[in-house]
Parts: sequence; structure tokens; C-alpha cells
Amino acid sequence: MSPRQLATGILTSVMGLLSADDPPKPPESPVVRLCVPLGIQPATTSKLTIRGQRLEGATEVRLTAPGATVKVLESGKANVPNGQNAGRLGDTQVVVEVTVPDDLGRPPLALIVKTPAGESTPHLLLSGAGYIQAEKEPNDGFRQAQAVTIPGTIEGLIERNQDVDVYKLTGRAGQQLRGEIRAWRQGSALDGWLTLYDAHGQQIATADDRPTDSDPVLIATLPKDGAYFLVVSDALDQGGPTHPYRLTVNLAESDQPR
Ligand SMILES: [Ca+2]
Ligand SMILES: [Ca+2]
Repeated sequence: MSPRQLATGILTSVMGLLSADDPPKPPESPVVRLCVPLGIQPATTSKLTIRGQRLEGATEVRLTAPGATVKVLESGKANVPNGQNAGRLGDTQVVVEVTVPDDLGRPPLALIVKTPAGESTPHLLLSGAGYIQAEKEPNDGFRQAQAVTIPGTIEGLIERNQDVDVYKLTGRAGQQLRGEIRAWRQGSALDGWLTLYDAHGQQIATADDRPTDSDPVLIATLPKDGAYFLVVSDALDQGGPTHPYRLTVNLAESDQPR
């Protein structure tokens, strides 16, 4: 053994000792950031796209609703649209088919993703009592407005840049309308913006951010009887599969519009 070979041998041994003292890091657990749509409804079978970090290779997804079944359909890398925050929206995804019974059980309703590296912490889903109306495109203008019943909850998506979703409702003078978006709080990329117009397209009220986040709450007293349009859009005019929202609309009076 030459001195050089001896030195190399010693170095290799030392490196071996060092690595023995420095055990490899355990693989990191998956993280869930966003579920599209933001929630599920009782007695349905639906497809959910769950985004986050390290979700590829998901072996199991569990839902805390008793009796729910979850089938993993696929998992892999997720597209991160231009300029969006991969840390916040996730760069991997798992798509599942969820079947839930009539009774979702007691809230909170959460899902957990399992990979060979571990389990995610529970990610809260929206449930909400009562009938949830699905958004129906095209609803991009007053003429294509989608009629909603009040009180109502609508599960929607600002599906592309410059998309707007227009909802039509009927109210009476003096009633107080309250519209609220849940999006940012649930991990959505939507910076929600709500605007209320009367039947002639005259703007009545608008709302962008709450003090705590980007989700708007619009409160307005209706000036007259008739039709109104409540418009959901993104404050930055962006949209895509990472822009889901839930809109709830209420009229504060016991005598609801007919
Ligand atoms: Ca639309
Ligand atoms: Ca906003």
C-alpha cells in the first residue's frame, strides 16, 4: 500500500465514521395546502384534487366522515401557474374519488394523505348544512347570470384570467344582504372581490379584503324591490384550477323573497 493509498483508506474510514454519527434524515411527511373543491356535500360521490408538498406516491387518503370511502385515482406533480406561490399552493397533487353518506358526522371534517414517508396533518374541508348550489358556467355577465336561492351557498371556481361569476337574486327594499367568500382562508389562490349591482347595472356596494385576509364580506341594504346581481371576481383578474371559492348569501329578515 503506497502512502497515497493509505491516506485514501484512512480518509474513507473517517468519512464512514462521520456518516455513522450523522444518520440520514428521515423522509419528510406530506403536507396538504388546498383541496379543490373546498368542501364536500352529504350523499354524493365527487372527485377532489388535493394539492400540497410531497403528495406524489400517495398510498391512502382518509376522510374523517364516518362511512366515507376514498379511492386514490392518481398522484404526481402539479402545475403551478405563472407567478403563483408553489409553497402556498403546493407543487404535487393527488386526485381522489370520495363517496360520503347522508350524515357527514360532527365537524370538523378533514382529510389526511398518507405516503410511504408518513401522514399529513388533517386538512379541514368545508361541509356546511343545507343545500349547496354548484356554479354553472357560462355565468359571465348579467344576461348569463345564474339564479340563486337565498339563503344560499355556492361552490364555484374562477376558472381563468378575467373570469367573473354573476349570480342573480331577488330582494326587497330595506332588506340587508350579506355575501361572504371563503377562499383564501382555505388555501385558494383567489383574492376574492364581491360587487353588488341593481337590475339596471348600477353598482350598489363592493368589498375586497377583510382586515385579516383577502376574503371579502359584502353587506348592503337593498334600496328597492327587485332583481340584483352579485358578482364574484379576482381582485388581480387571475383565475385557474387553484381559484376555488364558496359564496354564502343571506338576506337579513325573516320574510325571505319569493
Ligand atoms: Ca364565470
Ligand atoms: Ca379580496
